[in-house]
Amino acid sequence: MINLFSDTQTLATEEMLEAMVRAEVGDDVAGNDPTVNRLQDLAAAKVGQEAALFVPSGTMGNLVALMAVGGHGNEILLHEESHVYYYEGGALCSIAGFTPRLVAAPRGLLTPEILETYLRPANVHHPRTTVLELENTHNRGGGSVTPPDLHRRLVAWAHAHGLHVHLDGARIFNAAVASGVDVRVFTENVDSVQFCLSKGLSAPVGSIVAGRKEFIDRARQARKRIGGAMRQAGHLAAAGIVALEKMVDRLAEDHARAKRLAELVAKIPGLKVDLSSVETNMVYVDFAPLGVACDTFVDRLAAKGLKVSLIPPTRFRMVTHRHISDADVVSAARILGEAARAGQ
Ligand code: TLP
Repeated sequence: MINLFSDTQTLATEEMLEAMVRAEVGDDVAGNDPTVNRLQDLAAAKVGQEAALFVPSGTMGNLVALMAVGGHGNEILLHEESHVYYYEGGALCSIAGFTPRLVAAPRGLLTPEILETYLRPANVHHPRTTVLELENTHNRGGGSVTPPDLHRRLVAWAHAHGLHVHLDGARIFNAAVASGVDVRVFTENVDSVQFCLSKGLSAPVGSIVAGRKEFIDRARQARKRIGGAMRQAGHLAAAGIVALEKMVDRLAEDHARAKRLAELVAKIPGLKVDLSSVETNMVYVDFAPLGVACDTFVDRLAAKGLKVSLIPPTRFRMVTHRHISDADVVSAARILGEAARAGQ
């Protein structure tokens, strides 16, 4: 099976597994697990923030950051298809207490000019807008990169309006590698950032939240409150250290393969892909011209050995990662061609 479902499907490397077995551990709830502390220090330094917190998932990372800001009665500005809004079970409202103000922007790319039209004057009728949430790369935006200049302008705009900037940087290393810049360009000027050690970086579990020390103390308490504080978590953190030290540069290979895959798919009649939108490791394909029911098409691909994720009603997403080779890209395109030619 060629598994292009997501980069969440990556398995730990041998080096990670060895590091996990050998890890020196303690009790992270008490803050004395040396390997967790080493990962947190390394992560904070990498992203140019004062402190960092290890959490089990990206979803929890975003949630504890938003809980630490405090949402009850307040409004958060975020893209209408942001992961935090779209895929996190409504936790930003039901747990963090925010009122979401959904912003429309092509390919997930917010701009200060667009945001300006959503900002409301202080008035007793309105919730107070306190947070701007950014996502880079933007998942439903096609893995799009908010470029460094636009990122800087967005943060400056938000700060000028007194907003906390939270960056969902689940794939921020993909954004940095694709832009040819150090990740700190995107992370050191925000108030909080979440990034994933799993996904493209291949760790089996875990994300990092980073920010000011006092903010991370609040996030740590939020993590405890929702049951995310772990005990001998150093075994997991050990894989995260390898992820950060060894797995970042190779993301460029995933990007090159996604581009190649998109080029091959673009030649298949009935499948539409916007080549200019393939900037990182994701390829979104529209199969509406085939007129095939969405489940039917994805099942047909699976029967031929290709796993993709369905984006209803007429799109699917393919994500390249460490287990996808050049040969897999060619085979995936061949399977897609056969499935498209099979008609309705
Ligand atoms: N994304 C997953 C699914 O949840 C859709 C995927 O396959 O792409 N932020 C962003 C931008 C994400 O893409 C994801 C996961 C998360 C946060 C949440 O991370 P986890 O899965 O670790 O909770």
